[in-house]
Amino acid sequence: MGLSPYRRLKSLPMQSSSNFNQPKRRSVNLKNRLVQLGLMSVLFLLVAGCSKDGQSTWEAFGPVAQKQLDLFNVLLWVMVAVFIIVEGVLVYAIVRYRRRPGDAKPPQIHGNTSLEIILTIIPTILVLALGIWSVFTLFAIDKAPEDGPDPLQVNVTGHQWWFEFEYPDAGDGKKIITANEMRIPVDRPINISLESDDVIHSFWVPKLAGKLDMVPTHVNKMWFQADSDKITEDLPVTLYGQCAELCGLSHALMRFRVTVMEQNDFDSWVAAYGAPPAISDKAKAGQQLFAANCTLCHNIDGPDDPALSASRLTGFFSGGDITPVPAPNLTDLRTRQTLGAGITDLTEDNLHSWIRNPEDFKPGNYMSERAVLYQNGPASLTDDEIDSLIGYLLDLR
Ligand code: HEC
Ligand SMILES: [Cu+2]
Repeated sequence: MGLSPYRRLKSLPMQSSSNFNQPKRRSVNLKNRLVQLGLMSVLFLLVAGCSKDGQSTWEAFGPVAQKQLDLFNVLLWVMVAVFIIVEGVLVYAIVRYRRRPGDAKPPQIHGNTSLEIILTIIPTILVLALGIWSVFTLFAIDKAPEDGPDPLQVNVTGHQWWFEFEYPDAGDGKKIITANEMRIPVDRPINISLESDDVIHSFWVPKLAGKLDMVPTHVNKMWFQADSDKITEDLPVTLYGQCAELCGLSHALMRFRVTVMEQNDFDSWVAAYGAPPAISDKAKAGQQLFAANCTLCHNIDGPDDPALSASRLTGFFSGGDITPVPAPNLTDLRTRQTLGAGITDLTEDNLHSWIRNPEDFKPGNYMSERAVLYQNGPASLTDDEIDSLIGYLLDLR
């Protein structure tokens, strides 16, 4: 902030030269300092804006986040104490023993063995203790306890720029694939396998657990659980997550949500997923439009066909002409709160604008980038056609 390193270097010889004490130079320095201080305060306020309601790491809704928070608190407050003591002694020494006019040159000593031993032992003990605590925490949160309830498996795949959630067995052997909004039953461990289809992403729901990278061709595992006795509001409760690894143009628009619900509400969602369609006449026109323009990438009738998913993936990497890409499964779009990886509420108006031109929401997204429909900017569809598409997507099930 303020001076670039280069200007800092350049200004050094000036400071040590004879014009160091010139009043003008000093006032410029003071102004720079004030500007720096101002910017720091603004930054502080911005950071403080990450309130408890949003993605706070200061509030834990489950055992994993709680253990991490405990460790963080210990590290933080021990370090704050060390800082205050060391800086306190330093400031005291500077003020108390500063050179006063007429002072003689102080006696020159070299080293103080007992002081040096003490100042080596104290930090060593501290670092060891905190290190051991950290390692124990790592082991304590490594795996879900085996004597607890049956864990639910969720495979999460990161895509530029959205999240895919696959439940290999959401209940009664039923497989579910959905996007950007994850539903989990309360008080049950969730085993999570993380992978990426393209670049490195990072999976982070601060109130449930720390972040973990999503790496192509390598599965990373973690688990978390939402505890009913830690959640004060009524269920269902929505928690916020986001991609925490710079993953390209729309990285900042890659969010997701985790909705914590009672097991029986979760079961109803599972049962309703992919139920036979009841399509109105208006939606029938939408269904045809959808088949013609959208099914290259999107699935609407239950989990994706694995062969199709594989072909989409190779399409993504082959580049060149218009190719299919992995896209959010829209089977349960109607039951979601948001659109476009958590960037806007799912309303008819927003859905209309999204289908009209996703580029307005998400620069560089692979829907407008790859679909024939958007090769000349906004979709070549009439408002009526878009409305029937919406009718199909939202009333489908
Ligand atoms: C070339 C592949 C492709 C085609 C064709 C395509 N989409 Fe998409 N669509 C995507 C991708 C990729 C995303 C995710 C964009 C993002 O969030 O970065 C997406 C996102 C969406 C979303 C938001 C989903 C969510 O979970 O928030 C909707 C709704 C949608 N598309 C509808 C349509 C409709 C309707 C059509 C046909 C008119 C269509 N798409 C055609 C690739 C495609
Ligand atoms: Cu990402």
